[in-house]
Amino acid sequence: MSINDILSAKDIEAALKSVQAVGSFDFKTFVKLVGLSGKSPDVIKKVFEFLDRDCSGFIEEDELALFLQNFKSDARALNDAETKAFLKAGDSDGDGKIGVDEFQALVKQ
Ligand SMILES: [Ca+2]
Repeated sequence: MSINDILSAKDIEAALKSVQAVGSFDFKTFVKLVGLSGKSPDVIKKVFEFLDRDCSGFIEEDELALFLQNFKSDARALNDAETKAFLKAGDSDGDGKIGVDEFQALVKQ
């Protein structure tokens, strides 16, 4: 199973296109375009598991930087400022990583 079984290829393409320019990444816009914001908590949890590459139960900063590559392997990495902003938006308990509950809240924001 891959993220392509959950989200439509057309939506993924549109979402990735919107963040092509370095510095243009905005999580809220991206999840709307990619069709994730309307999904059920179960589906969002599955996507979280793809993002948590080392299966630690959290999305750490290095995994956040590679966020776009979960949708397409040749997508760009996020730059430092984008990664930090992403972490800041999602990390509500301030532990420096994003847990599944924080991710659910961030997607639904
Ligand atoms: Ca992890």
